Amino acid sequence: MTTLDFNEAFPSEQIVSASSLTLNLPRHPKRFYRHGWQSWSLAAWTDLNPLPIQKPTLLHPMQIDPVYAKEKRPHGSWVGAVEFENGEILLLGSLGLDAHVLLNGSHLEGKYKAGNGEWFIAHGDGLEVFSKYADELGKRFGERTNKAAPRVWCSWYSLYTAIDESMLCKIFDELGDLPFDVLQVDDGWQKKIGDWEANEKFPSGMKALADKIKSTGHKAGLWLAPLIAVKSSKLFREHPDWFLKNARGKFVPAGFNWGEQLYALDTTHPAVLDWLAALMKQVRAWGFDYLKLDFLYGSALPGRHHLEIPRETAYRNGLKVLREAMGKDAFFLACGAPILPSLGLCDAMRIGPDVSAAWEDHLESILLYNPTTPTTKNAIRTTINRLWLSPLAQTDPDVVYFRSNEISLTSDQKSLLQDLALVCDFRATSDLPQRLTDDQRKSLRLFLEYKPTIKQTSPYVFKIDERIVDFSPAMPLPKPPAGFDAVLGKIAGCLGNYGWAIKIVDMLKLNVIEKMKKKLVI
Ligand code: 9PG
Repeated sequence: MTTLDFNEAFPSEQIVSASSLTLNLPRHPKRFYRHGWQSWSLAAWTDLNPLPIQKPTLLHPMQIDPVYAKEKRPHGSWVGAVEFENGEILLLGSLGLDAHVLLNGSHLEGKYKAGNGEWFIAHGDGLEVFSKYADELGKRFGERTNKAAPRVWCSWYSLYTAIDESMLCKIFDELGDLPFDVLQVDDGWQKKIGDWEANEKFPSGMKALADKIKSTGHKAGLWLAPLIAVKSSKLFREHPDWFLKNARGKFVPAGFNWGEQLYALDTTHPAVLDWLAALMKQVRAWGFDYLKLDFLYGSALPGRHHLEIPRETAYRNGLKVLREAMGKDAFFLACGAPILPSLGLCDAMRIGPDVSAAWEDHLESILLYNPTTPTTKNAIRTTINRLWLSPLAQTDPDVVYFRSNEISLTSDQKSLLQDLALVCDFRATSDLPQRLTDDQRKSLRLFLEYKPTIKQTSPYVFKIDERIVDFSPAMPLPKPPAGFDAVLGKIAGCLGNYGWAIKIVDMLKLNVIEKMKKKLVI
C-alpha cells in the first residue's frame, strides 16, 4: 500500500505504481467526479452525500458495476476526481483495467483487484487534468481511429423492436438524398438475443436487407448484442457451458430485458471466441460494414471464468476477437460497453444512456432514482461528463430529434441535444422521413451538413461557431424521492425486481409503438 500527502510540494502530474494507493487530502473536497462503469452508467460531478441505491436490483448488471452497487461513499470505475473550494481538481485514474477509486472521508483511494498497477495523478484545471489522463490512456490502449464520423439513420428511437423488412425498405427509399452515410438496422431483426439469424419479419434475409441499403448509396449498419443471450435462446440451451457462472456454479445474471433473464458469454472459453469470430464474419459477409455491438458489459461481469484472469481482461480479449474478425475496415460502435477495457478496440463508443422523447421520466429517473434510465436529460448529463474520452474514441451521444410527433421535448431541449451531437461530431437520428415536415427535413439536412468550429470554454459551456451553448440545465441529478414519492419509489423498486412486472411495462410500451406504427401512412 502506498500513501501520499497531497500538499504544496505535490507534482502537477505523476505516475505511481501500486496495488492500492491513498492520497491524503488536506481538507474535505467540495465535489466528487463519479465515473460509471459502462456506457449507460452515471458520470457526473456530485456533492459528497451518498446517492440512493438505484432500483430495481434486477437491472443492476445493466446499469452499474454490480460489485459496487451498494457502496455508499463516492466512488468510480477506474477514475475519480475531487474538486476543492478554490476550484482546483485532483484526479486519480488507473492506467490498468481492474481498478476502482473511492473517496473515504479526506482520503482519495485507488485499488487494483489483482496485483500492482499504474496510477495517473494530476491536479490543476479540470479540463487539463482529464486531457492528460486521456493522453496516458491513449499511450497504453491506443488512440482513436482516423475514420470519418459517420452520419447515421438508426431504426431504434422511432420503431423500437417493431421493425420489419417492408417498412424499413420504404423508409430507406424515403430518406432520399438526405446526407446520411449509414442506415443502421437496430434491435428487432434477430430470432432471439443469442440466435443471430433473420426472424420471420425479414423473410428475404439479412444479406438482401444489406443489399437494399447499399442500393440506396449508403453503408449498411446492424445492431447485435453478441456477448449476451436470453435464457430461451437456442445458444443458451445448446451451450450452457459457454456462459459465465459464479463460484457456486450458478449462472451470473446479466440483467433482464426482452421479457427474459439475460446471461453473458464467458470470453475466456475458446469455443466462445470461435463462435464470436464466426458471427462477425457472417455479419460482414451479409454486407454490413457498420456494427453497433451492444450490451457488451455482460462479459465483464464478475464470475468464475474458464481461465482465471481478471474480468476486464477476459472482456477485452473477447472484444479483440470481435474486432479482429470484423476487420479493421468495419466501423465498430461499442454500446453498453465497460469504458476503459474497450479503448483502442472500437471506432466509437456510446458514452451515455439512451436518449428518449422525454426530458425526464418521473417513474424511472425520479421515483426509482435511476440516472441510467433512457431520458434526454440523463443522456446529456453523462455524455458531457465523459467528453474527455474523445481523443480515445469517437463519442456517440445517441440520436437527436427533429420530429414534433410522439415527443414531449421542448424545442430548446431538442436543440440542446442537437448541439451535443455537434460537439461530439457524431450525428444520428431515428426520425421517420414520412413524419417530418418540409421544414424539419430541411433542418435535419442542415444539421447533417453543418461542420461548425467548436470550442469548450468551461466544463459545460461550448462555443459552436458564434453561439454560446450551456449544457448546465441537464446537469442536476434528481433529488432523492421524499414523502409519498419515496413510498411509491419503494413499491416500484420492489415490483421491478419481478420479471413479470418489467414485462408488463415493456408490453405497454410496445403497444403504444404498434399503435403509432398503424397510424403511419407509408
Ligand atoms: C436496443 C437498444 C438500442 C439502444 C441501446 C440499448 O433495459 N435496459 O436497461 C436497456 C438499456 C439500454 C437499452 C435497452 C435496454 O438500449 O443503447 O440504442 O440499441 O439497446 O435494444
